[in-house]
Amino acid sequence: DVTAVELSKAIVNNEMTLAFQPKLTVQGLILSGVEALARWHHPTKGMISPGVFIPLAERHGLIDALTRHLLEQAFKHKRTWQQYGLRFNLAFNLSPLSLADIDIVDWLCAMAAQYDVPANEITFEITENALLGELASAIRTLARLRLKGFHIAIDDYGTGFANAQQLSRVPATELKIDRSLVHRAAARPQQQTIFASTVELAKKLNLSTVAEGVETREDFQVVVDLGVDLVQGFYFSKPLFPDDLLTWIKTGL
Ligand code: G
Ligand code: G
Ligand code: MN
Ligand code: NA
Repeated sequence: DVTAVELSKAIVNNEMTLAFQPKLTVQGLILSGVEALARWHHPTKGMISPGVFIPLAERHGLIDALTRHLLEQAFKHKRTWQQYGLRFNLAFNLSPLSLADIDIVDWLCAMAAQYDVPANEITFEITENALLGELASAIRTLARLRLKGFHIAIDDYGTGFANAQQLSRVPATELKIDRSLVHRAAARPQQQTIFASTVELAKKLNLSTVAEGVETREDFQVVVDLGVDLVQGFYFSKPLFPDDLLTWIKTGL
């Protein structure tokens, strides 16, 4: 197990890095963007999952510091890719607590300017359930981000309890359909109606759609049939460290 003290040391000691998973267009399988995923290489305990250390950071008041540390790394990578002539979107997962960090919008604008990254090439992913608790204040922060040009994605959609009314109030640009819906639709044709109505709802709300967790040909076929815009998953690529991402881009699928 890891402690909050180890986590705060990890930030200072640069033990935190980012991996990036490609997001591709369904039509033509063109690289549309990458999702940044935090990785912690503990000096003695090995790799610690963000599923462990993000909640730890949230519980111990470390999430704002950790988020800013990781975001700055993400902006640096984005600038490097731009210098190589590579333009694609960068998505970053935001904890619901970050939406209550009152300086976050100004800080993000300052970072985008410092690293010469256009706001409209950045997407913030927020899980569906994060939008249920403090809906009004979370929506205010998201609306401010959107006004600055950043994109907003609703993540893991289908695992939470947001209804269409709540969804329509979120100033989002993208809906990420959870892998459980993708897998269920691929396994049982009857389950495709849930997936299809989710895609239809997204279209009515003017949201682009992403199918997450596409692992097999069968998963991908369902996604193609149902008219999803973007795909992400192990079938195309796992999350990659920056050097491997560049190799993946150069070699193609
Ligand atoms: O990469 P992996 O599947 O292990 O991620 C597990 C979970 O941790 C996912 O829900 C993912 O969204 C979340 N996560 C990964 N990186 C970050 C991050 O930088 N910030 C936040 N808030 N969550 C992250
Ligand atoms: O909650 P969020 O969607 O941000 O989490 C992303 C996580 O999903 C990452 O940790 C990533 O490793 C994982 N992931 C990415 N592609 C696949 C996939 O095809 N199958 C499964 N099971 N997990 C995936
Ligand atoms: Mn995500
Ligand atoms: Na997700």
